[in-house]
Amino acid sequence: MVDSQDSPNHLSDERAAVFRMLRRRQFIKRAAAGATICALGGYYAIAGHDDRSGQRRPDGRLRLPPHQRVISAIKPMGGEEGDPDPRHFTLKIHGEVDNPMEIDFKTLSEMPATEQTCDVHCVTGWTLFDSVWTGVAISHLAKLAKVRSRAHYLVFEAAQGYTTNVRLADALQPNALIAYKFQHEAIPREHGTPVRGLMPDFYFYKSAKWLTGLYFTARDMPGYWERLGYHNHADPWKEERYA
Ligand SMILES: Nc1nc2c(c(=O)[nH]1)N[C@H]1C(S)=C(S)[C@@H](COP(=O)(O)O)O[C@H]1N2
Ligand SMILES: [Mo]
Repeated sequence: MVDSQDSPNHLSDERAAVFRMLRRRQFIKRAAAGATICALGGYYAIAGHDDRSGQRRPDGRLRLPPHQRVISAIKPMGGEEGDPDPRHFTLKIHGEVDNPMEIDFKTLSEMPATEQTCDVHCVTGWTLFDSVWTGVAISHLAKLAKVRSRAHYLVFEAAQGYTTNVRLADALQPNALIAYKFQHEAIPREHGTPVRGLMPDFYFYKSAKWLTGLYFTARDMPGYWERLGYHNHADPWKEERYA
């Protein structure tokens, strides 16, 4: 299952980015010890001068999570692509549900949609503010599929065996979507067309591209990157990057 994900390019690109991040962190630590960057105020210095960085979210947390820097356009981070044709798309909803379902693209796009502007945060250190996503709330699909009370986790299943796991309570938040549009257009191929998961309040590896299934489960099942050492929960404000 993991093998097809293990192509040298995919792993080396992602790992290279992680190493760059770690080197940057080391540099900042050293610089801070030398009191050069200190004066500029902690991570604001690396965040650049985006005015939104210091804003507060409705929940009181700073808009820019610690040690993230703002970029101006989403970056393709790789992965093994799935079939981009919406006519071939089905979303399988299974596991701890009383009403298992297979939903095609047309059905999904006719469901009540959420359009939201939100921020996304990559574990390698970039944050994109104010990206616009359209999709169906996972909570809506969970209701349709009659998720059982014993389900406590959700595994997003994607092309070529990619998986990522989240707590059900996190997946039922109103901003957790099954998304089919990015910036008002079909999601670009490298960003997961036709459909991807979107968990905006968690590092972006929780947002599975080229989505194929939602698997509800009583027991947690660490996903692809989680098994390779990325943090199981991935809260950017707690800097849950690596386990
Ligand atoms: N199917 C699939 N989804 C995936 C991945 C992947 O390799 N395969 N990579 C994850 C990681 S590590 C990140 S950082 C984000 C990157 O999304 P982007 O390429 O749209 O920026 O997608 C996540 N979703
Ligand atoms: Mo990533």
